Amino acid sequence: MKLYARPASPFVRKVRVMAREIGIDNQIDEIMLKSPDEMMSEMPKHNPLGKIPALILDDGTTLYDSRVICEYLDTRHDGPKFFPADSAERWQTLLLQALADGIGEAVIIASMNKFMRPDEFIYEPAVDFQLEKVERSLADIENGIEILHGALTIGPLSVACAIGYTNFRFPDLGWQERNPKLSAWFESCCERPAMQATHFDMSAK
Ligand SMILES: N[C@@H](CCC(=O)N[C@@H](CS)C(=O)NCC(=O)O)C(=O)O
Repeated sequence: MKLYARPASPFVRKVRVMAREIGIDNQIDEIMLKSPDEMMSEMPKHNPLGKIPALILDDGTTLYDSRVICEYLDTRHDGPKFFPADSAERWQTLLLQALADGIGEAVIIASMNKFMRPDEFIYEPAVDFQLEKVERSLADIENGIEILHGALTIGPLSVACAIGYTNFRFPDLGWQERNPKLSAWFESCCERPAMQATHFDMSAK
């Protein structure tokens, strides 16, 4: 299989971490696109939305969207499932994935508005509008912190990747002081070998 990727993407990281957690990363050839320009020229060939991640299966089928790819990967191993079968636990972890992916999306929009425009086109209220979503979502997870404990499933994995990306784009938000239980959980999650192996070096941004 081939995975089209860029190292900073929280959605790509979900796939890369999960592949390592379930022990099938050696079946995936990661194609790291070197620049936004390369992404813009390459990705529409695989995904009409032009987005990473996209996974090309050995029979040539293309899957895109981290949610679809991760659920596919979960069918490729016999260990504990990241997408539990129909149960309260399934809906809980899918909902947490949706919340975490929403954090990633809000951070992407905020950083595009703040860092990728000429100064005269930066509209701070639009940035704040997105960062408020991030703050509310992190506080919501802090308030229900138990959901992160137990086996790593797709929800907690998505939270870890979304927070890693938040820290990369907005290192001075200070969410850790306001959400100490979540901060402690994130620190311990980052010790997992799969998180370490996919940590994006800030100096390379
Ligand atoms: N819902 C998608 C989101 C993917 C996404 O937003 N990817 C970003 C990178 S982090 C992207 O490719 N952006 C390029 C673009 O929007 O043209 C997923 O989970 O895979």
